[in-house]
Amino acid sequence: MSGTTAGGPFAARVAACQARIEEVLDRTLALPDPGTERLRAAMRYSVLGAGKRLRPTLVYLTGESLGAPLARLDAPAAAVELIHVYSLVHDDLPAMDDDDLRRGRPTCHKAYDEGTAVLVGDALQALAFDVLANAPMAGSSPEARLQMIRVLARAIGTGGMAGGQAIDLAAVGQVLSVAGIEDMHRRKTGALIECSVLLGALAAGVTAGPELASLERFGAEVGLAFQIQDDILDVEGDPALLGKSTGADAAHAKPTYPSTAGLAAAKQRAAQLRGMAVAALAPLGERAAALAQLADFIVNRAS
Ligand code: GRG
Repeated sequence: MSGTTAGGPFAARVAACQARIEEVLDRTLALPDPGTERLRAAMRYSVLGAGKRLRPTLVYLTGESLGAPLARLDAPAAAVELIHVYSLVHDDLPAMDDDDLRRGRPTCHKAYDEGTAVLVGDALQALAFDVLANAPMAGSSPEARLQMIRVLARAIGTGGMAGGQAIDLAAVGQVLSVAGIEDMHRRKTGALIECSVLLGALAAGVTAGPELASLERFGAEVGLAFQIQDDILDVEGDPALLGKSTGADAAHAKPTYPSTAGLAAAKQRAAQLRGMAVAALAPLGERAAALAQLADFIVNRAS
């Protein structure tokens, strides 16, 4: 996430989260299972060495702000990134967005094959729940762990990511209202981002109460803002910075926030959501300063 942070303590903290999750994912993907070499190589290819790691960073920054040691946050941070990559690999398939480039390199089905890419997504999803259920999380109660599994399952099912993707597929060539776009975005992309914040809080032992509600609100608002900014970047972003081609939404006749409400309104809404997200953090005071900075990154990012 170096694009918008010119240095300083926040940039260093984010860089530390990125380096940490890379190691955790590398270890997590060292799966000894003879006979599945091609699948395991494709999983490593898809997950390692690229990506902003926004969702794990949200887990780490949220958990740390509530006093959780980093080691306790590794499992939920890995779980959300594994789910995220599964969604990217499946989304890139010919049956969905049919993309050739992801994170600056050939998509999984181009580098391997379509069948392997389907299995990569399936196996990454299973691995995410395996990690949440079984990886070390010293200091976290069994109840909190179960709550994390529930929250992740809810975020990626029909009410969340998969449902949002279904709405996205059905919306091709259609006109949606702004409320319809926001509902699709909140499910497709926002739900996993909100979930990342919640997992950080749950790992820190904040399993109910006003602080959890504040963080849930923060996660929901930055999650929608993230997808609106993604729509904006698809119109006016730099493919070299994004690591993928732009104009895909228009080429696929997908309704987006800018195509529905206009580019200026999209930018205004993203800025408004950032403000609402930061306001939601007020009860946490200074502890949430890094999360507020992350909200700034989300609406100002160029990649
Ligand atoms: C296949 C069930 C299923 C769901 C797919 C989230 C999603 C639904 C697809 C991803 C496709 C996509 C491009 C969505 C737009 C927002 C988004 C998730 C962008 C990519 O996330 P970044 O920018 O990517 O965090 P990096 O590479 O930095 O991790």
